[in-house]
Amino acid sequence: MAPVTRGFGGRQHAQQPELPPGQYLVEDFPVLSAGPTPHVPPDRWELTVTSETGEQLRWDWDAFHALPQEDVVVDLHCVTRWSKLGTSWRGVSLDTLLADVETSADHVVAHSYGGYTTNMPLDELLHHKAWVAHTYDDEPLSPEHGGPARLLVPHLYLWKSAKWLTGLTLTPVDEPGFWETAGYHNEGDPWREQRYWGD
Ligand SMILES: Nc1nc2c(c(=O)[nH]1)N[C@H]1C(S)=C(S)[C@@H](COP(=O)(O)O)O[C@H]1N2
Ligand SMILES: [Mo]
Repeated sequence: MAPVTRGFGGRQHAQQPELPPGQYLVEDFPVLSAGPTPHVPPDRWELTVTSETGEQLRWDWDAFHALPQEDVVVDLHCVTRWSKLGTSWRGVSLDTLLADVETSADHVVAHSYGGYTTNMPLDELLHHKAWVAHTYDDEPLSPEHGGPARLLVPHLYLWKSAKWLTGLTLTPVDEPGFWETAGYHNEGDPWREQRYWGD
């Protein structure tokens, strides 16, 4: 009798080394938004980085595209337990965006069109771990997935990847964002399964 192969093609992928604990694989790309989808025309889009002293860098769509662009392939892990492996993006590294920022602040709050916020240590955005992405799978990023541009911080749960990004604020004191004040974990590392406050 042939041995039974378990977990192949099903949802039990606990053995798969690329999946953090408690996650299952999806092939589609679910949309998770806490409110309505803002529609921001690229010619009205802007991105600002504001330091703790109020000093501000600002890019419009053309200036943002004039920055060095990077293609990245990354795995996404949502706190609602789906993971999508090998997603392709194009955007600007946070190392590039923050290169000329003078700061002694250790924390960042990302601000989105529509009011969503999320926080993280500045160090989590540096060292080629985070991007502001405008292209997904060789197509302009769709509004429901955060277009014109979203933050992409794939090593943290996906709620940290703010869609419709418009601002990054550097702060000396950590300021929990939308989901972090609603009970999600402040750090959100999928490999340590930091889903909820107290995990
Ligand atoms: N501005 C904004 N960004 C957001 C959200 C949101 O509601 N608003 N949802 C977050 C959550 S909880 C998740 S899981 C991901 C979902 O991204 P997706 O819709 O592209 O899958 O976006 C994150 N970024
Ligand atoms: Mo989420």
